[in-house]
Amino acid sequence: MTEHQIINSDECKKSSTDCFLSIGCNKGDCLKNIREAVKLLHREFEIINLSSIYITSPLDIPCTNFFINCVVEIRTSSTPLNLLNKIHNIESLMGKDVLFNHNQIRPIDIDILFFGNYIINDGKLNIPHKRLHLRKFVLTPLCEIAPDFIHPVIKKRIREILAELNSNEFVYYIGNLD
Ligand code: PH2
Ligand code: MG
Ligand code: MG
Repeated sequence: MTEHQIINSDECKKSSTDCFLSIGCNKGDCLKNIREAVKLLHREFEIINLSSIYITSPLDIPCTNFFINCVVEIRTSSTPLNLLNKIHNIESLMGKDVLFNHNQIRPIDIDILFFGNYIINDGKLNIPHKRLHLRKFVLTPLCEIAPDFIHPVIKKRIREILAELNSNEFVYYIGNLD
């Protein structure tokens, strides 16, 4: 796979791809919800790596609840669209209104950060995630498990993007999920 391929999401059907997902929660028992989300992801995908858990201040969102965030690396032979559908199923199962819950308090939010090195912008899917490089609550856990992963659009390592980010977000390490 070339590093800067721009493709239609249905075209990557071959073999398996390592993907990074961001998981967030700011409603209910967040640790329990994140555990449940990881369990449900594990039913569908091979889990390659899981970051520590962080408590984080809400960013770009009109609510005061703090979040619990982490990042997980999975391996899948799904297409990006299938992956998105599977993620939506898990979110729905966990009580999120997938269509109308944008930027509200939510029991779970699972976002695709990277799908290998693919660059996909086909309306429904924007990969890499459009704002991940601006979010300390994403970059901090991501940097734990993939510091040298190169953002296929920005073309910098995660550790460099994090080091250069000027953010006053509160991102506080709590520990492992278990
Ligand atoms: N998710 C958002 C917007 N803002 N802030 C934090 N700290 N954590 C999140 O997961 C988060 C957010 C949109 O999904
Ligand atoms: Mg989100
Ligand atoms: Mg989302």
